[in-house]
Amino acid sequence: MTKGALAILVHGGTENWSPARWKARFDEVCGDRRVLLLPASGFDPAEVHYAAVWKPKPGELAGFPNLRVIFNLGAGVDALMADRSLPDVPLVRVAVADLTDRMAEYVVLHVLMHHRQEPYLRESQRVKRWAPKFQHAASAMSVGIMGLGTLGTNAADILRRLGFRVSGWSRSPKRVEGMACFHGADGFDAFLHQTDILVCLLPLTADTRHILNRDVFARLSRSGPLGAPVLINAGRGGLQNEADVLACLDDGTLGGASLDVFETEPLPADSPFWTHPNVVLTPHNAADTDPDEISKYVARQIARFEADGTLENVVDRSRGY
Ligand code: NDP
Ligand code: OXD
Repeated sequence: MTKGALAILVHGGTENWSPARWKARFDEVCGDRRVLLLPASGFDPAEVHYAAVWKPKPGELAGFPNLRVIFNLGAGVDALMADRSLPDVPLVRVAVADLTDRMAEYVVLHVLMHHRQEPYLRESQRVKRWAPKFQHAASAMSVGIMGLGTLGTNAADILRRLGFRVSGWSRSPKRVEGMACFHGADGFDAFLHQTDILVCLLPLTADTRHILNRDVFARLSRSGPLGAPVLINAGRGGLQNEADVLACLDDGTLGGASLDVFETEPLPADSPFWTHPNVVLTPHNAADTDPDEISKYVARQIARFEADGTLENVVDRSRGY
């Protein structure tokens, strides 16, 4: 029997992420399954059983009448959830060590950058100013992680091993050894009050849109070693109210920010974030998806699905993540 085809629909991504690279990788791991790089001609949409996608255009996936599973080629599914015509089949997200480790690198790098006062030290070097500030121990710094899922839990564990005081906030209750866990609306205030560096690794959903706003920043601790709290957002740009972030950086409610994600990407050239002295900016590359790893992950999942009908890391559409 002919195997159902896998269709690849990829828009955007880094230069390491060309559609042709995905096609070559999927061809390698899919054996005799037909792999279609869309847009293409000369195929019947009915032969497509699986779709591997990144930001497909709304409505694109509705064109496959026999689709069985959609594989999102990243961890965040907010772009897909916005497609009202998304076929009602399981939607699988990425949760693999390769991406999780990359995000831990980003989080550790940026927590350390602020903790070790790197922006001040780099500026000192630029102006030849020999004026060290006291460097507190990691144990003096409280890092609060919003989102204790695949990425947040791993980053928390590594930060804890570096000596930081780490806490986390999630939707449902959690128990993680060695860290204070808060959850839901009831736990939010207590979580914020004891947080010096706020790391956001939440998914973008109806509940979390613009959750990073002035009201939240004003509730963060102001008694930490840096004198003012710091925001690190590697979740999604839609999580932050950007006018509030800028105003709070300007009036000192926030002492600094590391931002990897923005409401509009690529970030427009006239955005004040580019030149803000207290912002460390990266172009949505905190944790890239590696085609080598992810194509294997998708092929493994398809093989298992065809053997016993099971899938891992299926998105709960009612929650939006
Ligand atoms: P998970 O689904 O594993 O974890 C999500 C976490 O957020 C869970 O702990 C969940 O709580 C919590 N959460 C969701 N909604 C709420 C809410 N309303 N209130 C409180 N907590 C909430 O996701 P991942 O860790 O894999 O990824 C997180 C996000 O990181 C992705 O959705 C994506 O947007 C972003 N990302 C960014 C990348 C980048 O390069 N910048 C790369 C990869 C991902 P609970 O545990 O109770 O369900
Ligand atoms: C992802 C991302 O969700 O790259 O994986 O942002």
